Amino acid sequence: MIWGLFNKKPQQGQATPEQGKGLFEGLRKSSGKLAEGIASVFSKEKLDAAALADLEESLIAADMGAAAAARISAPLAERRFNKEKGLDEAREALAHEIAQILKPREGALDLSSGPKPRIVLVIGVNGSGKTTTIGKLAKNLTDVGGKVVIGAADTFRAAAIEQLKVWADRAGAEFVASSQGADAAGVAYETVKRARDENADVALIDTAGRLQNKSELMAELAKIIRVMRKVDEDAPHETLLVLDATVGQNALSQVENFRSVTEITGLVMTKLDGTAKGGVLVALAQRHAIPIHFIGVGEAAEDLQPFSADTFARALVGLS
Ligand SMILES: Nc1nc2c(ncn2[C@@H]2O[C@H](COP(=O)(O)OP(=O)(O)O)[C@@H](O)[C@H]2O)c(=O)[nH]1
Ligand SMILES: [Mg+2]
Repeated sequence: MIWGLFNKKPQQGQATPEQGKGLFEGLRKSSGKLAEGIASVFSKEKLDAAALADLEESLIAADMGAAAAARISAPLAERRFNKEKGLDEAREALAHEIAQILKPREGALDLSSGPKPRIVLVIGVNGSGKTTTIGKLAKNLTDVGGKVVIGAADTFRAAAIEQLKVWADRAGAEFVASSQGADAAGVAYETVKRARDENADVALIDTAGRLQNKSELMAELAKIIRVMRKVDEDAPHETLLVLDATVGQNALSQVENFRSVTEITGLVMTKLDGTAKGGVLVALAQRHAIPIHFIGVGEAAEDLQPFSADTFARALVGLS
């Protein structure tokens, strides 16, 4: 279990998130939509060409993308399905094929090995869920005994700093911030320095996603990284890109954009509970060879779950 990072038991009443528990509920909108699409397809014993085409269409409508849809449906052409329990069988088969695509992207975020503090830079467009994800991560880490410093390097809005402070207090994490409009790189520098001075396990650094254009964003992130490296030449150890599932295929181009700006070590996909487009995670896995560390299925700390290919694939097709 990833939250076992610092080898302490979670305190009573703060159960570790059980993988797959909230996920089935969280993916209801997506699995419901997919179920509608596949019900008619699997009413036959064997999938003919027309049924296969329908299946691919349903998968594409669920935002999985054409490449993944073809990869998932092709092996099913060889299969025979029992008329009576065809749908359940089909769900199992679909989950299996989807999991094949997701498996290579599975990879726990390891913050417990390597030199301390582990420095985690969190990037993504405005509204994608960066601040919330940092808050959830901090809470889960402090619950298992991790010492966490949070840096509010999104200095655009006072409310954004305040929002992060609320999470830091809730988590019992140290909080480094400056005033609205202050230099973001300065805050990042202070955060890394504080984390090192205080022997913290992890530093989590929030950033702004609302920069005007790509060159501005590139310059800002480059400056943040350059300045952090004055304290720790290996910083950041992790750069997490946060993606909002409700934007669908747009999430794929966000990966491309940010990838051209800075190295990304892992992905977090949020708001999977708020969309029928949960299949976009499959498209993402098919397209980009970047580990998916976490998924968000709600606004509470326990709604940030380590990503598991099998569990996600099953929940997506409506299997618990
Ligand atoms: N339903 C749901 N809402 C989320 C999730 N993650 C973030 N949010 C909400 O999305 C909104 C934007 O999140 P925020 O962290 O402020 O985005 P930021 O601009 O990238 O920092 C907030 O209202 C969050 O509560 C999630 O997994 N599920
Ligand atoms: Mg924010």
